[in-house]
Amino acid sequence: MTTIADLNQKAKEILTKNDRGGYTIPTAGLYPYQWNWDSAFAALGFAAFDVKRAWQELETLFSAQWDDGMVPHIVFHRQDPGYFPGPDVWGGTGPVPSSGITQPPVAATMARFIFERDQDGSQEAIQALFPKMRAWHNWFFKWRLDQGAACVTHPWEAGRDNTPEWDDAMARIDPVGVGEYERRDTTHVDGSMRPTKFDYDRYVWLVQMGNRLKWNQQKLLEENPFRIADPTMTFILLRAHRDLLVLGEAIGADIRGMAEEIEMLEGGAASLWNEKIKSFDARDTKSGEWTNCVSNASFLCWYAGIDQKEQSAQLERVLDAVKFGVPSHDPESPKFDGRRYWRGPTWAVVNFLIGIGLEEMEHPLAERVREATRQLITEFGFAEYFDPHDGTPAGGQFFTWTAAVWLSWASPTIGENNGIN
Ligand code: 2M8
Repeated sequence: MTTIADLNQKAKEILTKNDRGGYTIPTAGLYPYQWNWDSAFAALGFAAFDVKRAWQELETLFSAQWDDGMVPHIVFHRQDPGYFPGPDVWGGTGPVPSSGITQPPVAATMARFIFERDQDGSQEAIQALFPKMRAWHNWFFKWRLDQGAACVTHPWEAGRDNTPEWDDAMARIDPVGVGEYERRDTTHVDGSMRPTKFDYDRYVWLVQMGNRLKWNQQKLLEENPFRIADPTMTFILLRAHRDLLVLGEAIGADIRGMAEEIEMLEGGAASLWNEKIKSFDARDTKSGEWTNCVSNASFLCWYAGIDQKEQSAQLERVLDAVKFGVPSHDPESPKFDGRRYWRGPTWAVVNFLIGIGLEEMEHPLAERVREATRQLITEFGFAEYFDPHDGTPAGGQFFTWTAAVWLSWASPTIGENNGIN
């Protein structure tokens, strides 16, 4: 029988095996590069047994920061033919080959958690990272806000690639001239668990457009048909900016303007409330329409310090509808698909964010979310995601962020350093 001690050890091994020297890949084969938010979670996982290595992960990520402050969603440190689209298709213009879009800015929040574990050993790292993280957040303020809510300009930016929230905006895109390309994801994982060709044509078309425009944000603002004010980005940025302010205060940095920026983001978060479906929702800034979806991102409000009674009722409803919540899409919606990526499966990593938000606000559903995550990993391992009805592990295996979530939150022994120091 697998014990908790075995799982703690296994999680540590996954991080160590996915370590490529200064950065960690999400899983071998399927994702052979450094991904932005995966790396921030990896850093927190490393902090359970090696704080220095944790800081190195974030330092490597920020070494790819662009001049305008953007931190790319994939950093291509070393070429790997196993992934498409690679560096040539992207044509990123930063200091290290990279993609041209970003991902949810969880870094400042993970940095604060790591800092709290070891304040003395973390001073230098925070001194170096603070201005870089602030520049990244400022980039969002300059280019990505709509009524104070943060927008995504590519489905991959939210990290929830094929969520039904993007369906209408994707259907409006005619991917003319996208040409022939060879997907690699479906050589690693069964196609039924991945986005469809319809989606991929549009993902690639949007990348080609960005490359053609040399990722010039002003031009993209004018030409890109995909721009959605998104709860993932908005709640995560709001939380991150609050945490960055705390870090700035701790090291005596210049924090002028940050309180006002937080207020602006709070307004943005409030603007994502869809009264018709009584849930936080994504808003398509091109059509002006709500997407009318309850997703796991809707439940990130507590993570951003926002309590909402009607959102609690939604959470209870979706948790009751499945065995292992939180499903990435409403299980009562006709678009729910329990195995297809971000259209239904449960993701330990999003549960972690939802869960800590609920715990901090002493929400009665907090323990249910942590318990479901713990049970999933204990019974089914460190998969990329899980079928919320029966727990079937799906996507990639030996997954970095699932291991990191175990080590820093889901393991029952976290208070005792998991016995793996
Ligand atoms: C998934 O996204 C990548 C593109 O960025 C892909 O499917 O190729 C998403 O789950 C994303 O959130 C995640 O960061 C990435 C690596 O785990 O994989």
